[in-house]
Amino acid sequence: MLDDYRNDYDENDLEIGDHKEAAAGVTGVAVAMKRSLEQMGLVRTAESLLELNQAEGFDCPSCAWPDPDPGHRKIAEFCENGAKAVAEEGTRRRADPEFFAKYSIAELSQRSELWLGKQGRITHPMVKRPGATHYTPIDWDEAFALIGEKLRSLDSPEEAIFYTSGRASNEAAFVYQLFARALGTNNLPDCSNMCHESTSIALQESIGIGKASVTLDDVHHAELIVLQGQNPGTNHPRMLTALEEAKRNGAKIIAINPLREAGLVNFRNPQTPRGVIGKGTDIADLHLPVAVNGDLALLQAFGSLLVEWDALDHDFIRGYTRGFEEWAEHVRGVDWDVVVSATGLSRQQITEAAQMLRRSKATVFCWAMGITQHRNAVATIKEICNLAFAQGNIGKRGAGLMPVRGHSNVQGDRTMGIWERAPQSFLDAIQKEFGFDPPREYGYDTVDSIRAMRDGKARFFLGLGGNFVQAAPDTAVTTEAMSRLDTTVHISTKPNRSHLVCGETALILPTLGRTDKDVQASGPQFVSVEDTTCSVHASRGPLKPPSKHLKSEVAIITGIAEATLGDRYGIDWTAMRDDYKNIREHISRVVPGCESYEVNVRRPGGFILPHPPRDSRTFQTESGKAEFVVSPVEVVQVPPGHLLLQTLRSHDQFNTTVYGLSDRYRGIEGGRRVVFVHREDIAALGFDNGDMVDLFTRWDGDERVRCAEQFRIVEYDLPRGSAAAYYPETNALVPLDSTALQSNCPTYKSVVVSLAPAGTRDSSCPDVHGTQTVGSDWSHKTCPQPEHLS
Ligand SMILES: Nc1nc2c(c(=O)[nH]1)N[C@H]1C(S)=C(S)[C@@H](COP(=O)(O)OP(=O)(O)OC[C@H]3O[C@@H](n4cnc5c(=O)[nH]c(N)nc54)[C@H](O)[C@@H]3O)O[C@H]1N2
Ligand SMILES: Nc1nc2c(c(=O)[nH]1)N[C@H]1C(S)=C(S)[C@@H](COP(=O)(O)OP(=O)(O)OC[C@H]3O[C@@H](n4cnc5c(=O)[nH]c(N)nc54)[C@H](O)[C@@H]3O)O[C@H]1N2
Ligand code: SF4
Ligand SMILES: [Mo]
Repeated sequence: MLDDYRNDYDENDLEIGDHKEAAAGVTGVAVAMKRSLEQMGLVRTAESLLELNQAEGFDCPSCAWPDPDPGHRKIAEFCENGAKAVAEEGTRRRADPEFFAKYSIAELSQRSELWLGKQGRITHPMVKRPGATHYTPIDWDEAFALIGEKLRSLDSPEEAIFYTSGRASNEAAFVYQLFARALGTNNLPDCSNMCHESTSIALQESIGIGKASVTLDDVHHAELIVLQGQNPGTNHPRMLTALEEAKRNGAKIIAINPLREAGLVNFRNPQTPRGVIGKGTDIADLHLPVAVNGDLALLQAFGSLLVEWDALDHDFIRGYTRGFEEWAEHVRGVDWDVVVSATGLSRQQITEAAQMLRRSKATVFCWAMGITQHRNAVATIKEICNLAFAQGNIGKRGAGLMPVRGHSNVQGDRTMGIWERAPQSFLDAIQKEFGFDPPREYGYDTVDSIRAMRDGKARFFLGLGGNFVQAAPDTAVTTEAMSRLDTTVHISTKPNRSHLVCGETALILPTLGRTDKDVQASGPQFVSVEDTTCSVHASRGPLKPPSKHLKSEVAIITGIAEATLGDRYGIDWTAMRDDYKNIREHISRVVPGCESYEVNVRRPGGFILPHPPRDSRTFQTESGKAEFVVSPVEVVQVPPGHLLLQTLRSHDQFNTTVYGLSDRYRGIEGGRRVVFVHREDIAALGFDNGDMVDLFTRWDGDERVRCAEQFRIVEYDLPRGSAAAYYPETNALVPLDSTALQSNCPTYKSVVVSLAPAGTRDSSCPDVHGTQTVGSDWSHKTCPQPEHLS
C-alpha cells in the first residue's frame, strides 16, 4: 500500500496492537535504515548519516536536542527519528513541473498530507496565476519581481505577514527579519507562537530570560529529573541517552504525563549491549498519570509540601529571590480536594513525588507541549520556576529549568530577531547597524495573523518554511482566511497543504535544506543554529542538491529584498548572499552574546550563549531577583458527557509532515484517525471499543460547531475524562480564540470535545458536508464565518 506512493492510503487498513513499554532498541535502528535506504539509496544514506550531528557535519533538521561535546560523539550520533527526518529531505523523489502539470490544485487538495510529502523535493519555482487551476514554472527573476511588485503595491507594510518555521538557519532568520523591518513591519509570527511561547513569556518574567538554564552536562549530573508534558522517546529521542547517563550517575526520574509513553518507561539504547540484548534501562522511577491540565494544581501541591517540610534553600531564597512569603502563604492554603480532583492523583502519589524533590540537592525540570499548550500554561511554567527557586535549583551544576524546544533552530530564530515583539534594545541595535529606524509597534503573532487575514487587514503572506494552515488552530477558519489573500508565497522543500490554500496569486519557492550543499559566489557556505541549551554551532550540508534550480533560503530572501526595496537604506543584500560571513558580521554587532560570532561558531562544537541565571545567578527581571509568582489554581472545567482532548504527535511524523503510519509504541499501524479513550469513559459515553465517531467542539464566544469526522475509538490507558488524538487531523477542533493567557498560544492540549456515532449529527453541525477524504476533511466544507470572534 504505502510502497506505491501514487496511491493514497485507506484508513480501513488501520490495525490496533499492543502498547509498548520500551523505546528505541534494534527495531528503531532497523526502521531508520529501512526508511533511509528506501528514500535516499545507499550512497546518499552513507553520505548523510555519517555527517549527522558531527562537529564538522550538519545539524539534525528534526528536534532541538543538543549534541555531546565534540570529543564525546559516537560514529552514529543520531536517533531513529533524526534519520527519518534526513531521509525525508534527502529523498530521491521529485515534485517537478510534470508533477504540478499532472495534478490541479483541486486534485492535490484531495490528497493526504502523507501523500503530498511523499512526492519528494520540489525542483522548480512555481506560480499559480489569478484564475489558474494549476501551478506552472516561473523564472527566479520573474518570481522575485512579481513578489516585489505585490509588496510595493500594498497600502501599508502592515498588510504583509512574514511567517517562520523553526528550521530556518540563523543566517536566513537574520536577513528575513531585517527585510521585514526594512519594509516597515514587525509582523513576524513564527511556529514558536504555537509552541514554547508560554515558556518564553513565563521565564522572561520569572528569571529575566526566556531560555533553558541548563546544559547537557547538568542533565548528566542531576540528582533528580522531572519530565513533565513531554514524550522524549518520540520527539527528542537522544534525550533518552542523556537520561540513561544521568541514571548511571545515580539520578532519579519522575515522569508526569497522562500517558505512559514508551520512552518514559524503558529505553533500549541500541549502542550498548544492555540495550540490544539486555533489558534496557528503566527511565522513570515514578510515573504520575496526571489528568490533562492538572499540572498547575499538582505543582502547587508539591510547593505546599516542601514549605510544610521546610525543604527549602533559605540562602538562595534570601539572596536571589523576591516574593517568597506571598507564594509560601498561597501554597500553604492549597485545597487538597481541588488538587486531587484536578490532578486525578492521590495525595499519597503526590507526596511520594514531593519526597523525591525533598531528597534531591540538584533537580532539573524539563517540559514541552503538554505544559505550554493550555490556557493556564504561563502560570504553570511560573509555578515550575517557583519550585526551582524554593530549593535553589538554578545556577548550579546538575540543576535548572529545561524547556525542551521543538524545531531544530526555533530558539536560534528568536535569538536572531524573528519575533513580533522584539525588545526595543534589539531594534535599537538594528537601527545603529543599518541606519534606519525599524517599526516599534508589536506585529501580529500567529493567531493575530489569522485574524488579520480573516478580517481583510492582511493581503500578503510569505512563509519561510512550515505548513501554516495545517499547524494553526481552527483549520476551517485559517483556510478560509488564507484563501482571502492577494498573494501567498511559500519557501519550501516539499509539497504541503499550505501550498494548496492559495491567494489569488500563489508562489512556491523551492529551497535547499539542511542536508544540501550550499555554494554561493564566494564558494561553499555553512550556516549556524542554536539548540535548546543555547549552544550555537555551524552546520554544513553534505548532499548534492536535488535540483540545480534550487536556491538557498538566504539567496531567496535577499533576492526578494532586492526586488522589493532596491537599494533602500543602502543595505548590501548581494554581499550577504555571496558570502554568509557578511551576515554573521552584522549578527556579531546586533545580537547580544554574539560578539566574535564568526570565530566562535567555527570552533568544533561552537559556543554557548550567555545566560545570566545559569552563569552567575543574575536575574535581569524588574526587581533584579528571581520572581516567585502567585497564580490562582485554574483548571479547565469539562461538562458532563464531554472529554478533555489533547492533540499530540505519533512516532511517525514531524509536526504536519507525516512520514508513515506506524505509531509503533502506542500500537497503532496503518492509519491515524484514532481517538484514545479510557475503557470506563467509552462505556459511560455509550460506546464500544473500535466504534467510529465524529468529534465536536463548541466554544463559548461563537455558535459555530467544529467537527472532525471518522475517528475510531481506541481503548487506552489514560486518566478518566481525558482523550488523545493526533495533530494535525484534530486542529479543526481547536477554536481560534481558545488561547493561553498572556502567550496567546493555541490550547492544543485542552480541547473540550463530545463524541457522536460517525455521521449521525450532520444536521446539528452545519459545517459537515460532502465526502470524506483522508487528511483533507476540512477542504470540502464551507464553514460559515464565525460571528463573535474578536
Ligand atoms: N519525531 C518528531 N520529533 C519532534 C516533533 C515531531 O513532530 N516528530 N516535533 C518537534 C516539535 S516542533 C516540538 S514542539 C516537540 C514536541 O515534543 P512533545 O511536547 O513531546 O510533543 P507532543 O506529542 O505534543 O507530546 C506532548 C506530551 O505531553 C503529554 N501531555 C498532554 N497534555 C498534558 C498535560 O496536561 N499535562 C502533562 N503533564 N502532560 C501532558 C502528552 O501525553 C505527550 O506525551 O517535538 C519536536 N520533535
Ligand atoms: N493540534 C496541534 N497543533 C499544533 C501542535 C500540537 O501539538 N497540536 N504543535 C504546534 C507546534 S509545537 C509547532 S512548532 C507547529 C509547527 O508548525 P510549522 O513549523 O509551520 O510546521 P511543520 O510541519 O514543521 O512544517 C513542515 C514544512 O516545512 C517545510 N520545510 C521543511 N524543511 C524546510 C527547510 O529546511 N526550509 C524551508 N524553507 N522549509 C522547510 C516543508 O515544506 C514542510 O512541509 O505546529 C503547531 N500545531
Ligand atoms: S534527538 Fe533530535 S536532534 Fe538528535 S538525532 Fe534525534 S531527532 Fe535529531
Ligand atoms: Mo514546536
